[in-house]
Amino acid sequence: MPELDERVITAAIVDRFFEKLKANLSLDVAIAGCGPSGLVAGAILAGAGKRVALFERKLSVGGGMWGGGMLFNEIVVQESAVHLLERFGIRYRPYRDGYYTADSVEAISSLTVAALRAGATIFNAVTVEDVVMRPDRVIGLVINWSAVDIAGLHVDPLAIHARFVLDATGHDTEVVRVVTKKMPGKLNTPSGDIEGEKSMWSDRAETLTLENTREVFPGLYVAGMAANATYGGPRMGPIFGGMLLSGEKVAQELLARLGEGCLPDGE
Ligand code: 48F
Repeated sequence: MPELDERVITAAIVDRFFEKLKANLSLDVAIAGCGPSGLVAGAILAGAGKRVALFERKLSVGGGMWGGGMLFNEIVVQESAVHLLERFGIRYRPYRDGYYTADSVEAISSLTVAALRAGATIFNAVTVEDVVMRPDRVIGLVINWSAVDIAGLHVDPLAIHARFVLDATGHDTEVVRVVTKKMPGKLNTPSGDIEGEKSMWSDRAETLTLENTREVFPGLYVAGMAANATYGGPRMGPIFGGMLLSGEKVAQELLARLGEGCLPDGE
């Protein structure tokens, strides 16, 4: 091989990145946030052959899972979600009746690899700052480099289209928040607005996370902690079964919806 040429290295990165970006301008599902719920949803949807991309504000994916509880890097998962640990090859150990533990670093790494290998694309260091709207629904995401956001630069964003958008941005429920501020119409929550997350109640929160995983505005679904924040559920702390199950549920619902006709054009 001839001497390494810096220009070829640069061209390779630029060409490959733009291939990736252009291949993701028209999606079946655009996912904001790469925490556990978003990654599970992305892995299942992509595994079913859907065009999926995830947009993550931070340089590293994984959201709140890396740190386990209070930086002790273990997570707890209840019986009902153990099938998802198995599905994604995450090793786990029984602790007491119905409680299981897993290494948080292995858990999030495995979910990330699963989503990517299933065919989802992850854009990290990209912030979702707005949605693309039409009179009756959300039809895409408006994105910008997180570095632009952090530096406070006045730079216009770019946009992608999607048949459905999933807000998996966690406690801050950022996509729903922008919709309440900038789109006509109301959420299908009791108040029509974001109800706001409540204090910790692990058992109730885990059940409600699943119930609250649904379409909150035409074209826009919520999953994970964003679902509880939107519908007013409590937080659950470092038990992660609800997050995994929420990702599974939203993927199943979206697969059913994507099978219906009359959706916005994905091209
Ligand atoms: O917070 P996060 O892990 O969301 P999740 O999937 O899981 C919640 C748990 O980690 C934990 C919990 C349950 O045990 O209470 O908190 O609901 O991941 C959300 C991801 O979204 C990113 C954020 O950096 C994080 O990685 N994010 C937030 N806002 C934006 C965003 C945004 N505007 N654009 C892109 N990414």
